[in-house]
Amino acid sequence: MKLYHYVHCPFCVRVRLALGLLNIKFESIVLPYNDEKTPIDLTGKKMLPIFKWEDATSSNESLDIIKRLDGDNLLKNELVDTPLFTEEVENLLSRIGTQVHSLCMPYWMWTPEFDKESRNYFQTKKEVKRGPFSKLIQNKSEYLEKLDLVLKDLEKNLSPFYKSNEMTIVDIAIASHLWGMYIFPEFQFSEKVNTYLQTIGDNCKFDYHKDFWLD
Ligand SMILES: N[C@@H](CCC(=O)N[C@@H](CS)C(=O)NCC(=O)O)C(=O)O
Repeated sequence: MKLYHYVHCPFCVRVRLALGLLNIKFESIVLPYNDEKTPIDLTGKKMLPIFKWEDATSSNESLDIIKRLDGDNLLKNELVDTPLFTEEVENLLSRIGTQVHSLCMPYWMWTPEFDKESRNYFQTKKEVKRGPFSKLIQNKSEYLEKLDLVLKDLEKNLSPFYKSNEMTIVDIAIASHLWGMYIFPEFQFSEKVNTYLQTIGDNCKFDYHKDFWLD
């Protein structure tokens, strides 16, 4: 089985976390961000993660992939169809995503998953939606303040997992959206949020940049 992913992509991180938790062996393929052909050939769309199953079919929705991988439903995947996820968690993810993407994109593009061509492709594509990366860096205090408010809301609901004493698909989704902040210069999560993320990372045997920095 093969996972096609981008290291920085939170939806791809979801699947990597689940694969680690479930001890499932897979081939990891980090695609260059400017490779349009591979994902389009596999699923008709340039969107990752893509999971290629043993029967050679492919899926490209992170939550569907995890549900199918998690046959014993350790992550309580039914939660994704409840208002807890569709309203509350999706709202939290959207607030996290807006800030984390604006803060991290200018830094992600200098991590080893990018080369010159893929970096230029990424910056050009992302600047259409978010404006120049130089402006994002100038405005970082605003994004950090907003992120702080979201993290305070998150913290209130950790017991120690999100409104639960067991780790579920909700925690995989939240941790994946926040993980990229570990590379943001001088940023520190509060002790509680850091412990939350690291516990999830440990449970899932997760190594963010394993594909490049450890081998
Ligand atoms: N609903 C999809 C969303 C996946 C997604 O948005 N992936 C982004 C990367 S974070 C992507 O591949 N976008 C195409 C691109 O950036 O060119 C999922 O949950 O898997």
